[in-house]
Amino acid sequence: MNSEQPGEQPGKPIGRRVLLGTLGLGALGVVAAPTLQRGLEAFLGSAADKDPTGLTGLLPNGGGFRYYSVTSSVPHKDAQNYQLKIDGLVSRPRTYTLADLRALPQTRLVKDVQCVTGWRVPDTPFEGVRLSALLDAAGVTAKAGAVRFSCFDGAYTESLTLEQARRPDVLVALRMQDKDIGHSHGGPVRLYVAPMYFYKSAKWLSGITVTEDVEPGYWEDRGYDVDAWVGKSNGRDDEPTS
Ligand SMILES: Nc1nc2c(c(=O)[nH]1)N[C@H]1C(S)=C(S)[C@@H](COP(=O)(O)O)O[C@H]1N2
Ligand SMILES: [Mo]
Repeated sequence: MNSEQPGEQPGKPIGRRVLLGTLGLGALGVVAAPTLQRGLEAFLGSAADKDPTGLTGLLPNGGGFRYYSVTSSVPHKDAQNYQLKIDGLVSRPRTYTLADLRALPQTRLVKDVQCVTGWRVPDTPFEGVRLSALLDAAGVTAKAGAVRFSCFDGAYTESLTLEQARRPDVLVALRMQDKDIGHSHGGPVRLYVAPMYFYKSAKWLSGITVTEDVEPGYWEDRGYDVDAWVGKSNGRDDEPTS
């Protein structure tokens, strides 16, 4: 089930193969050898950023990451219009701007990133606000047992148990690779769940809803494990990341 491609059924969000097609690179995307594929994905990442200099896209700076989205396009958000809403089973629901999040204490972690499809990127810095701090500020009520995450791509969701969400290595990340997170990596704000497969690290984060029970996320509805510990789930034996 480790495809991360929902296929081309009508009514389903598009998969990566279709995304490549929409960019006019379909054939290349499908047949490219792994090394070429890496270059292509670095290019796609920077193309999605619409880099105005047109220069960085030519540099081999993709850093090993693949660009993933389950939708064909995602609105761009920045300090002017980004909002993160925390609601559900909390006594103090709140909407944060990017400036609000930047004003809170920041935590920087440097760990490997592991995708469930097999690729791994070593020693990647992530920096942001501990999710536990936002939950404490919101005042989680007694009935609460889990957290659901939503995204402004309008399709992707994720979830954690409250215990997992309160781990110190789970961040609402504003920076990745020591830069503000660009659009293609889920900026301006993505979730970062260090000990779990990278599908937990929801890009374009827009909502944190405290719930009673875990509601399986986008890929979990399509077969991935809900408890996504690196090396102890999804039938894989990767080295743990955190
Ligand atoms: N909103 C959203 N978040 C997402 C995904 C996605 O398709 N949409 N893909 C997930 C998967 S499977 C991976 S491996 C990583 C990829 O992050 P990257 O595009 O920054 O490399 O994002 C995760 N978060
Ligand atoms: Mo992934």
